[in-house]
Amino acid sequence: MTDARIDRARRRLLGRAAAAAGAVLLAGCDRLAATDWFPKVLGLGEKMSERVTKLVTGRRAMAQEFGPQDLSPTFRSNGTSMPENPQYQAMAAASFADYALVVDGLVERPGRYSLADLRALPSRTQITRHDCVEGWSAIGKWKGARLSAVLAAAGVKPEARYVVFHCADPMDADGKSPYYESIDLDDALHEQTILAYELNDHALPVPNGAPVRLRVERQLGYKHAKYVMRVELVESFATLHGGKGGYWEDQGYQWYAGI
Ligand SMILES: Nc1nc2c(c(=O)[nH]1)N[C@H]1C(S)=C(S)[C@@H](COP(=O)(O)O)O[C@H]1N2
Ligand SMILES: [Mo]
Repeated sequence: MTDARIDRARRRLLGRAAAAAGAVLLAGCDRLAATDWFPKVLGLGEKMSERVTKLVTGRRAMAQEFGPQDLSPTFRSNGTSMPENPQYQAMAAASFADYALVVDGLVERPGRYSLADLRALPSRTQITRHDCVEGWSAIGKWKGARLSAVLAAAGVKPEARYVVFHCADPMDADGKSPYYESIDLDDALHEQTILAYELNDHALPVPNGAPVRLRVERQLGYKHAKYVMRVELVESFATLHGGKGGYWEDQGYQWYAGI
């Protein structure tokens, strides 16, 4: 991705946050001018896009959902389309019969969940629009286990603050730097946050992250980790990989990519 594209995407996001903040301003200019966050809205920076989004829309706000008539004819693949990982490829060759999602870190009951286990958990189906910072969008129908159900089964310890998704695809030649992502518990427990195992009524295809990928619908494409092998609850992601909470974040993308 080029810097210019990232900048364009970022400006779009900030524009939306500013427009939303503008709507609030119309509702109560004087009162808001007196509050302490108001001056920061005028100097919108990366941090503010998170704070403004949450202030204006609230943690429960839903991403837009669509109807079957809106589905994109095909849902393209971006980034990795087949992890260069022999263990992953062996699992894929066996139709993921041996797949087990590891859930560990700051949980009461660390465990492993087969695809059947995940399918037995409360699920959600949703038709949503995926927005990639590289300048494309697609509408797809996703079905998956609610992440809130996975976390309830595992029992989140009070000190846990983030959910980290460790993926099967190495992003460098020596295989040491896998794709990874993280979200906070607000997003993890959100109604539309699922570990998807189906796209458009079929088992999730390999190019789209088989057997399980994250859908975190209020955020941009790169947050939607594909090929999820392990879900780890942490207090801080500072000690993981580059310390910024995600593969692209470690290259300078913003951690909170909310829209
Ligand atoms: N593991 C992994 N997850 C990933 C990526 C990747 O390369 N590897 N690419 C990200 C980006 S930038 C986007 S836009 C979406 C693409 O999802 P898709 O391949 O289903 O279109 O996955 C995201 N999750
Ligand atoms: Mo993307």
